[in-house]
Amino acid sequence: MTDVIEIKVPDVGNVTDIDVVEVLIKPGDTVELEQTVATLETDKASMDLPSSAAGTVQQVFIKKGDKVSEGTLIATVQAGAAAPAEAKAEAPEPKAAAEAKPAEPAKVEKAPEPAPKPAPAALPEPLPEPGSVRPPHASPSVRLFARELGVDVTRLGAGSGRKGRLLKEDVKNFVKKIMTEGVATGGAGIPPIPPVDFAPFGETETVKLSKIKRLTGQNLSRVWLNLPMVTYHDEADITELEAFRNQINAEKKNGEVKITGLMFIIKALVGAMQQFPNFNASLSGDGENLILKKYCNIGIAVDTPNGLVVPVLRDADKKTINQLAAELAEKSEKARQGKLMPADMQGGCISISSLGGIGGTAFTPIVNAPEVAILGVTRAKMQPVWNGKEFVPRLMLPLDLTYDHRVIDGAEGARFMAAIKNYLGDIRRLLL
Ligand code: CAO
Repeated sequence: MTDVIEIKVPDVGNVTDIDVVEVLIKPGDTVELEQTVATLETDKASMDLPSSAAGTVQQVFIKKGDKVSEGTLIATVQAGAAAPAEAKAEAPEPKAAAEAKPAEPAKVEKAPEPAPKPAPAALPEPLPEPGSVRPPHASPSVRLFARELGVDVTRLGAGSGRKGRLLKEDVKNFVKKIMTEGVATGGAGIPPIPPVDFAPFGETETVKLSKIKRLTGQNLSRVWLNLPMVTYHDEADITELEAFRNQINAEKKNGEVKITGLMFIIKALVGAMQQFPNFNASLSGDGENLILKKYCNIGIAVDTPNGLVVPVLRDADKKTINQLAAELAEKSEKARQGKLMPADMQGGCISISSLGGIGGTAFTPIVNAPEVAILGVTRAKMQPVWNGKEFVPRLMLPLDLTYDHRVIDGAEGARFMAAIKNYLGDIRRLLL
């Protein structure tokens, strides 16, 4: 037998004509005991109306905008009625159904006991669907307050009110935390790493970070949290290129700047950017448009005693390899002496981070936003490569392309890398 129970507005003091601001159930829904079925609001407070029964909602008698008073019929619930198949499957703990009495002819009855007073306290929320985010319990006025401040209440977790209810104070504290911790929490509400007292483990020394390191750290954290980045790895065969480079360097007179492989990588990158203009672009601030650049400035990450800086080689498409080599030698020297001007580091379209002079087989560089990609380079090494008949020794250069996945698709990234490899494999192609 199943009982049909009426859910009514309980004793709310002497207040009448209370506004219904939200109705959270509809016929066919499964409700649990004390689950919020509606939110009421007077000019002084808002209150959540709890269900006085567990079961399936038969009828709902109120709607948003109605006015109710003590005793107003809100809904009827068929106690213990079988939940629809879908709802049953989704309910992580079908407790109400398990506790239900066996079915019997429906009859309308009064609620078994007076409904609890709707104190402004948190009541158990409906169980979330597996994998879903449990909506925080908050009154409409707190939700409105959060909305006005642009705060997504699902990011706040449990509140400090009774039974985890979110209070205005929780919203204010959340905003305050983000404002004071800024990039340290990524502005995403990520809790900071707690400080640790290392003294019990041994002697330590505290050294102040250089200004460059601090600024770079902030920038990298910002990019890490804002950009969905993918890094794609490949290798370019630079055997012939290296032979050509050695020949050119051997012809150079004393005092002339030698050419490293990086200069050819810059040129290959420029060629690929001309072929794939989406790589020479930035997303607009609102994320709605792609700003395509008609100039081609390449940033080069330079390691200095004070930290990482990225001088920019302007109009790399219009400069010869010798000019690029001379300019990079001058700028990296200035960088290491801390003499770069802000203008030397502005206007980059894409960056290269080359660790090839040090070593490595692969790494995942971080995009220098608002650029949309960065090319990482590690140490070239001789490898046996199968040419279809035999293994032959080839000089292979590892390349790592990190891109902003909002702008670049995986296939486009792979084609861009293939273009770079193609140019490095036969540099004459850049003349075409
Ligand atoms: N494979 C093999 N050898 C390489 C190589 C590679 N990929 N890249 C450079 N080399 C060799 C060079 O040919 C040179 O050899 P020689 O001394 O025999 O001529 C030597 O390594 C040193 O090169 P270099 O590093 O001085 O010159 P470069 O043009 O390759 O790089 C610069 C210039 C400024 C990029 C580099 O000095 C530098 O600062 N690199 C560090 C960048 C960095 O810190 N990146 C990490 C940032 S985090 O994302």
